[in-house]
Amino acid sequence: MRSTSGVGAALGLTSAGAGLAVSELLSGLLHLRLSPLVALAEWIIALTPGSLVEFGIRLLGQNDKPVLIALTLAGLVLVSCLVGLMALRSIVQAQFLFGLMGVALLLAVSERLESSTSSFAPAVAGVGVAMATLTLLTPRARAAVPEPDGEIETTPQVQTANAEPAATASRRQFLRLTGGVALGAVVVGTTGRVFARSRAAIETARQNLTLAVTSGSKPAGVDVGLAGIASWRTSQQRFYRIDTALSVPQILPSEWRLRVHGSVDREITLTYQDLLDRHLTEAWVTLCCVSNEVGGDLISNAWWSGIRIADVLAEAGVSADADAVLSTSDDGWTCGTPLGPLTDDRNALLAIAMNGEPLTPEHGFPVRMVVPGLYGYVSATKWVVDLEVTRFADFEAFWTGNGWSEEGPVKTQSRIDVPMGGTTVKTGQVAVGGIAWAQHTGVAKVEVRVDEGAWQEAKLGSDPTTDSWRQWSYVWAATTGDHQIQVRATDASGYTQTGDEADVVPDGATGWHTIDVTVS
Ligand SMILES: Nc1nc2c(c(=O)[nH]1)N[C@H]1C(S)=C(S)[C@@H](COP(=O)(O)O)O[C@H]1N2
Ligand SMILES: [Mo]
Repeated sequence: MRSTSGVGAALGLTSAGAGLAVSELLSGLLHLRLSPLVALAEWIIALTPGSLVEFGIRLLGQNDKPVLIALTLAGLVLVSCLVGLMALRSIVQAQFLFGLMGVALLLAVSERLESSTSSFAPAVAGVGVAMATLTLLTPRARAAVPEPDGEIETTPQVQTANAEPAATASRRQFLRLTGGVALGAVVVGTTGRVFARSRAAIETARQNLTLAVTSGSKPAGVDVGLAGIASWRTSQQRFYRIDTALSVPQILPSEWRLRVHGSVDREITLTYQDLLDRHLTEAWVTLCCVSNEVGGDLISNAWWSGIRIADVLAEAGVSADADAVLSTSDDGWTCGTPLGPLTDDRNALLAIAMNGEPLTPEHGFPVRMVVPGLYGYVSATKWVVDLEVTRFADFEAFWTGNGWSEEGPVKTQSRIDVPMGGTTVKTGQVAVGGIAWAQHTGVAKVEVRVDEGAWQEAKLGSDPTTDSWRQWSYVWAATTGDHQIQVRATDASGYTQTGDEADVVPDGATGWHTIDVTVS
């Protein structure tokens, strides 16, 4: 019996260990802020009532996080032993338990990390490797376990004097195998930690920055007070993320340089400190991706702090024949921005902070561009290191060489957030609401219509700036049955959103966001 549980535990622990090692390695290689294990630990903290967390911190002081990670690991060890024991009887049940662990890890990652496919890769690969190892090792583990009911001990075996019982030999073989896998896991996992350390160095440098920025208080009246609508401010974690960087660039502020050159009177190179020494400008700006479908969520709003690109360009002295700035990221990504929006009176920024904190690595730390009114692919270069003043005729940027339009002004759009399409609502007064945007032009009016009836004007949140989205709400007297709701915005230039549907390629989607709901 004792050896059976031993074999089971070894089986489960080795399989989980192999998975954990691979997930740590991938997290390190991808420079993720957290490995799935640490994300799980952080998620557990987030789910724990605040008073209990405070109590824990008081009790453990600065060690609260290592202790929590150790506890999470202990939990993992327990579950893994259980999985191993289960596998001796039923591999399907055991794999199911590993699958459940995988779901918990994925949930933790989605709660704690900024969303992108690479954030999920370590958890997916880890669980995959754990399951594969379990599948591979289980037959050998079963062979290593003595037959139940002491059959081996009581049944006389026909064997030569110095031959071992079959189970003992298999056990030795199994132990060698699990030992080998475990050793491999330690090597792989340790390698992952080494890579993760460079990420930790960036994080330390980031935390040690004290920037003279504010976190931007929410302007009066921007909320229409309807639950379920995109909140005025998007947190760093919820902020949509789009980039081609497989691994987030790791740049220490002390090593960052921005070269400004091309058709300029004098080339300049700026350090991070140079930015801190300059006049900071802060503003609410809504970023939007050109790939945002009608009704999509590739749009977010934050309070940005940075220095005005117009001032930097003025310092360099832009030649009269230039019409564009080609910006390059540390990861090699490029983008072409028309000179106009970079030099007029809008707050086109070299941003260093988002919502009062240094940029997160995922959103461009240490410095990125933010240009109100333009889609991200033509303006929002993250990890920016180079600005070349040039002409559109003389270059192709990353996306514009791929069938996307050279200029990318954000199209006036609106979205219904509540009720959610496809849901059932109660007959009577139904609150309908969402957001509308027309960056740097301003939203003047939002209208709603039901079942293609007359357009009805919605109530709007205040507009402290034209560069941010605006919330809207509308009270609908809903009658029983299936209904269609549509929204359209009119911007301050007098343009009303077209109902003609266009794809996101080449310069942004058009059409009215339309949802179906059932009223009963
Ligand atoms: N270096 C780099 N910067 C980039 C991109 C990229 O792929 N690489 N994508 C751009 C696109 S298409 C958009 S929509 C915005 C998104 O910024 P966010 O991830 O902070 O939301 O970043 C822009 N900046
Ligand atoms: Mo984008």
